[in-house]
Amino acid sequence: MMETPCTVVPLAGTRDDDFAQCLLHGLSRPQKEIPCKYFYDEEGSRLYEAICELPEYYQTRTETMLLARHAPEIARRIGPQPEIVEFGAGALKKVRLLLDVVRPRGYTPIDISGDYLMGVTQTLAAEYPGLTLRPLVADFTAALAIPPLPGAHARAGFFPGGTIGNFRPEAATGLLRRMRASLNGGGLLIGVDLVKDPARLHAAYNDAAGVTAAFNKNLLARANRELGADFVPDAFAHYAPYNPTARRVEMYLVSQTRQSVTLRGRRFDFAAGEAVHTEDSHKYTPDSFAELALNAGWRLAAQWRDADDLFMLAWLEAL
Ligand code: AVJ
Repeated sequence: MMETPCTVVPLAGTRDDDFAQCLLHGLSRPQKEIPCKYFYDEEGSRLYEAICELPEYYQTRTETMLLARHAPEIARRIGPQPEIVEFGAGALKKVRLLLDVVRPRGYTPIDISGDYLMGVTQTLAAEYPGLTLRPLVADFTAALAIPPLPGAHARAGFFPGGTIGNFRPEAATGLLRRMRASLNGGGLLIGVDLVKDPARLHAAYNDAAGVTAAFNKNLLARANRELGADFVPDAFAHYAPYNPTARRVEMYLVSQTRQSVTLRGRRFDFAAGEAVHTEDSHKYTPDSFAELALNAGWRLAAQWRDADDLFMLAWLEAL
């Protein structure tokens, strides 16, 4: 049953958090915040795709190039007849670069959005008729007990996109530890954005066309659409500085004036210049990432970087 392509299987005990509850909670804190996982509704996902095409945003292009260039060596590391498990699979674009070369026995994309996952899996199934697909609806940050896939040898995790950067180091360690447990001894291929010239980082999160600003403000527009809030998104400014001591880009929405917003019958006041924290994007050096991985029970067994050291694909093996 679980091998039937396009049967989207919800993993027990996982449920998407409630946007309303998180927003009410986050806006009640002394330092107002909105968790970055809420960026990705339909409009936000579309805006993120547009970010990936921006001249200033090097991450997606670089990672795609690294995957294509090193797929044969990655395939050797992974071994024959594996099951690939992708955490937060999204549009299933990058995995295509692996499928032809790795030739896995099965592919298990995990995503929180069941309808979306169903659609993209169906498309993939048509392109790869021999591949066993096992889409799982789950929050990839949870401890996941993924049942074994009959016929597959090793399991390999795939966590591209630099998404690990959205987690504080302690949370990132916990996440990598849980992934290690759900991969049953298999390795993890992970994309990591690297520490670099602050000006380059700044440009990547403050693009000239204003797409990242629109992506940030979409959180407020989404609250209006889904929850009937009355934010005026343009009454907030996109602000995304690189913090070089914490080695992360910090993203904020800064209230341009003194204003108040009503959400589910509750009023929230914003002082002029008050900031809502919306995202952190942590950057690593190969060494600082190896240390993070080590704390989570992983050995950095191989790494591939571009000539400018913008981005790293890392292959982790369980200790
Ligand atoms: C999807 C988390 C990798 O941190 O670069 C892009 C999200 N935020 N521009 C990143 C993002 C602003 C992105 N990740």
